[in-house]
Amino acid sequence: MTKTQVAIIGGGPAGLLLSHILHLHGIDSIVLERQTRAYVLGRIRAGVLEFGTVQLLRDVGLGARLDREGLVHAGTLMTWQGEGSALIDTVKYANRPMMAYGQTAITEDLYAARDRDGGRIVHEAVDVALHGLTSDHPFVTYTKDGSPQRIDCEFVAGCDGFHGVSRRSIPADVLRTYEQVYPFGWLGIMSETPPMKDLIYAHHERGFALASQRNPMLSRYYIQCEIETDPADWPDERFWDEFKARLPQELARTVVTGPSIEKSVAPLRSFVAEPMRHGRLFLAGDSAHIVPPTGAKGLNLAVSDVHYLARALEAHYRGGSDELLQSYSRTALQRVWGAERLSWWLTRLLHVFPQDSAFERKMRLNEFQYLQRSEHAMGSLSEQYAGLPF
Ligand code: RFL
Ligand code: PHB
Repeated sequence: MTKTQVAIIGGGPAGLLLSHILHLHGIDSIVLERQTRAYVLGRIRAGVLEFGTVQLLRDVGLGARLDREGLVHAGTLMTWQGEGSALIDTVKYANRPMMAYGQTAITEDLYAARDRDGGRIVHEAVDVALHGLTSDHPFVTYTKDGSPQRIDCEFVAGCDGFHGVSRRSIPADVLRTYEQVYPFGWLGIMSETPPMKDLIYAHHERGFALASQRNPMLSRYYIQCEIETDPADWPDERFWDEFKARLPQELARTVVTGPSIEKSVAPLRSFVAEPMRHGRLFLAGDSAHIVPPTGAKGLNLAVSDVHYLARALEAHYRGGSDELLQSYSRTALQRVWGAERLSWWLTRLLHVFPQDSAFERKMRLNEFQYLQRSEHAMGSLSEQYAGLPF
């Protein structure tokens, strides 16, 4: 039998960051991760960080590589077929730049910090189950290398993503869920080519396209695709042709193409589970909520959840009050719903919805033109895109 103060389920960015911050406050934790470390590090996902996320990572000692390698930019350029462009300018309207820095790099930085500080992370922990969550003595069981294990703890942090076990451990009559699934996905590629100058969200009758960046020789591109798309049907040539066809010509000409090093399809979903707490279980990150990637908010929300949760646990262990633990779910959800609304709204604005009527297409175009013309409209979008304060 092993003991710890906080058992953390899931070793993605949320779980690793929580264990790192708890360690800075002298609070012990164990991370249980279902996959191998190589698998976790091989997952290519988020790339755009809010200023608040960057600040937090710096504050907890994870800023060195990020400040060396991260690409700072003033926002994201939106282009619209035949209608020109509009810049979501987070510096002008919110005084906060964005940073392109891959989730893979953040995860590497977190592993390096946990290794250095002697953090306990169990990989390939299978059949994780949570027990006694509404008692004062919760515990977690799992199997490692075929043998059953048990960890006794004081709190459980559910950081195990959308398909994890933590949210499912909350009784159905306690949990409320809200969900919207979109009728398309994103086909993404990574290529070792210099990125385009700007981050670009492109609307076109052929579908949405996105140009993003990781470092001066690594770019990330996405195109809206049908949900059943098989990446094998998309040789690089076909991808580049389709991607460029969705951009204004003068920008398409600047795309530097090359062989892809990764290609995959992601579904788009909005999802929120309430409350984010049940007894001594606290959910954080994708285990509690999913946003479609159009606003680049998922990882940023995982970081803000962890910030609120770490702060609440720190107050508890310092012998202070449990007020922050009591209000955790409410505080985190306030920010979550804001990001849900932005991500849903941007997804609706920029994609082609197969069922839309001609009227709805006109409304979408007019919405874009309004953003081009109105400082108020663009100011509102930019403030939300930059990320509301923690
Ligand atoms: P993760 O990263 O899914 O990690 C959960 C971990 O839990 C493990 N696990 C279990 N462990 C033990 N027992 C079980 N039963 C378990 N079940 C699962 C998993 O193996 C995994 O290691 O969740 P976390 O930590 O909450 O982090 C969330 C982010 O990964 C996610 O929100 C972002 O990647 C979303 N996202 C983006 N977010 C941004 O902020 N900016 C972006 O630019 C951005 N771009 C994206 C994205 C997500 C994408 N995809 C593929 C969904 C772009 C894409 C294409
Ligand atoms: C990415 O770089 O992977 C990325 C950028 C912006 C988004 C989503 C993903 O909205």
